[in-house]
Amino acid sequence: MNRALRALIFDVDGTLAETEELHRLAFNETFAAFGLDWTWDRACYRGLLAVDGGRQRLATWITVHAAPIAARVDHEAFIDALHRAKTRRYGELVADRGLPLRPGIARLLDEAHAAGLELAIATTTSAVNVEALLAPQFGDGWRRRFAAVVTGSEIAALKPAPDLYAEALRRLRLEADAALAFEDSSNGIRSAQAAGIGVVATPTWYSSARRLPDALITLPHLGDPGCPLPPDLPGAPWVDIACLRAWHACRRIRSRPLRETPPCC
Ligand code: XBP
Ligand code: MG
Repeated sequence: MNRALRALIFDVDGTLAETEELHRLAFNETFAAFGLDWTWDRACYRGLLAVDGGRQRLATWITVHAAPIAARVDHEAFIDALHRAKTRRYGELVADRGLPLRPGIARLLDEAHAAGLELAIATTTSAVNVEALLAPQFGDGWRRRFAAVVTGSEIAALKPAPDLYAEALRRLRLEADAALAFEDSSNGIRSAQAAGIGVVATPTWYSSARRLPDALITLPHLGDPGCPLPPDLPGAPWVDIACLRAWHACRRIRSRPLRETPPCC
């Protein structure tokens, strides 16, 4: 018997917003600023997302494609410097261009709050990147919406390890079966499931290069009045708290085939 649903835990990159294109641009502009002739096109970056965490992704790529850099004695410090510069550039790009939340996210956060559910974040990316995304959406008080915000630098192992979700549960003082997770990627779904949490999956083009593990439910997005889910999908026209409570209670797996293109609303 499941506990009642008490909390929703959200991934950030790909789940709250489709951030990966700006992460990719920030990497490429940083490479150019450092005088490096490296370019990650969309297809390449989609494949590289198999490695969670921007710094780890960069280090993995350098090992394979930039042997002279990997051989430098100071290569760890060099990768740190590159990644710090990339984080700065990403923040500037988000501020300059704006990054909309995915359909249904703002609505569901409000509905969850009104229903007395706790909200949390479990993300690989840094606190500064979460701030860059959420402060323009919700104002400087965005942090008060969330009972816990756990970021990659605070735990031992990134997704797909369970650490980020386990730490979120610890801070919420909840057992895994009192929460639902929202994820877009294979590593993210595996991470939440490894912590024992049921997952609502909303993949994007960037996060669906690999077959995703079966989640509790997989949808193209959460739906909204301005961007409803197709009528044949569970939760249509948009996922609300009643849907989430029902899916959480029955824990049934209702997988959908992956979409090859991002939802267009
Ligand atoms: C997605 C990621 C992130 C971003 C880059 O993680 O791996 O690393 O691509 O951000 P999640 P950083 O599964 O938590 O959505 O460069 O700040 O790591
Ligand atoms: Mg993600």
